[in-house]
Amino acid sequence: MSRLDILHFPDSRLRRRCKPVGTVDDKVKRLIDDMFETMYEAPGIGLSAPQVNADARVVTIDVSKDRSAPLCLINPEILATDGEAETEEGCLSVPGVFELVKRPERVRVRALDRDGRSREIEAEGLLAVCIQHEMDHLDGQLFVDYLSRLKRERIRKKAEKAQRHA
Ligand code: GNR
Ligand code: NI
Repeated sequence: MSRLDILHFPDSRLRRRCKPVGTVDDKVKRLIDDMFETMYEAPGIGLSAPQVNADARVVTIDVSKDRSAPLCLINPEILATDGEAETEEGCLSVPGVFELVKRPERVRVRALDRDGRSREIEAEGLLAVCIQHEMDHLDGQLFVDYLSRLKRERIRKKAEKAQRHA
């Protein structure tokens, strides 16, 4: 397994719509394993393939405190949503920024697992937030897109400055 580099906002590669996975072959499984290692090391509660510059609809998640509940979603689809809740979100691709985002409170999702089997998951709370945040990444959407343009521009300028000095 290897740790992968994480792309940072406003990198245009975070804005692509990722391709569906055809078959969950060894190459996809290696990507998943590397994403888990990268996510746990970061540390983060979720990671999407585009954040590690991979063009594939793959996400890894673990919202458990003891990091004992790895969840991998391939080609995830939202089947239903319910309610509304506001949560403070952060993103490994936008380090140091935490802002409130309003999203559906519960989601029902269908996805392939690491064995290529179709599964349905019902989620609420932080898991529901994380699933939606990661699925947004697969369509090139970032949590800062839910903020005002003024806030997003401030974040972009700060990020560009930090990257110039890095
Ligand atoms: O580690 C992460 N924490 C987090 C907190 C609140 C809402 C969403 C997240 S996801 C984030 C990791 C990440 O950037 N995934 O794309
Ligand atoms: Ni993110």
